[in-house]
Amino acid sequence: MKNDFTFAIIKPNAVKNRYIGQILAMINEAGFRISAMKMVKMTKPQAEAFYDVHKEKPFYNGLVEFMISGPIVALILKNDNAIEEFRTLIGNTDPVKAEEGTIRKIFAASLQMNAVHGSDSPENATIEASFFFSGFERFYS
Ligand code: 3AN
Repeated sequence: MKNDFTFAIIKPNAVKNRYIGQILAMINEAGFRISAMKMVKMTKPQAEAFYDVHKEKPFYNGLVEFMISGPIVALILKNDNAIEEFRTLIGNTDPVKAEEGTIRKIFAASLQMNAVHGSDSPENATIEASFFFSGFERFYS
């Protein structure tokens, strides 16, 4: 499957701290095109459904509460090899382990409040993008 897009979220801590502009600038400078973008506040059932794959994990409830604590920015991002490129740009899940210059190293507050989400596979990118956007809301597709 050709992987030319990924799905991303700017998480509540980054929105609250007014980092949206700086994070979008880093995304554009890294060569991504914004194919879809919206700011929303997820409901609890939506966040639970979005993170369903993690429902058995000890951090699940805290993660859901955090993700509904404020608005988020949902994005579909286009680029060659988008998933891998974006995960390189954001860095390790844990900001302590994230490489210098990555989005998480710069903007994450903690492992939970790690500023951004990026899909980990083409299958999940498709599922996650469809969760937030209809076909009519996507450009450069
Ligand atoms: P990633 O977003 O890097 O793919 P996942 O999919 O393993 O990481 O985890 C999803 C989200 O769950 C992370 N972005 C982070 O906010 C949170 N998370 C993951 N592991 C932990 C943990 N050990 N403690 C608290 N939150 C965690």
